[in-house]
Amino acid sequence: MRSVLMLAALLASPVALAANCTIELAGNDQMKFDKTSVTVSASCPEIEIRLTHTGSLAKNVMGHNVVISPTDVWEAAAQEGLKAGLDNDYVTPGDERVIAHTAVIGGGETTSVKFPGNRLTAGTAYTFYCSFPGHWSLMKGDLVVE
Ligand code: CU1
Repeated sequence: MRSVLMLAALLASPVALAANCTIELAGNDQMKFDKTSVTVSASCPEIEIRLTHTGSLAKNVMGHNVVISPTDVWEAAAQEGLKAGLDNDYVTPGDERVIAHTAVIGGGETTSVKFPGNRLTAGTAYTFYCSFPGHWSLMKGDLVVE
């Protein structure tokens, strides 16, 4: 009886039902991500960003990464990240406005990175974007945190 109740409690928990802990995106040679919105759960112990570059152009020409910042500061972080250059994946080292970011990759490559879910706060607006020069006007979307 007790185990049945525990099972019922587990099934009723929204975390057990629908915790998405992966941000999966693909970028292409047309400077586009395949999604404009991704939803994850702040209750995830770890959140993984997985990026695939489905194009064929080299990373110094059409490189893509995924950077996550709060929506109110992402443009400033992206602007400053330009100066950091490709060696730093166009992210200012130690930038507190950057929650997490992948490496810059070129066509045919994949990359991933993990970060603790508690770095995100449910209800706060976040933006994911590619910080490669000139890309973020097209390559960005909403990261919704539940
Ligand atoms: Cu890009």
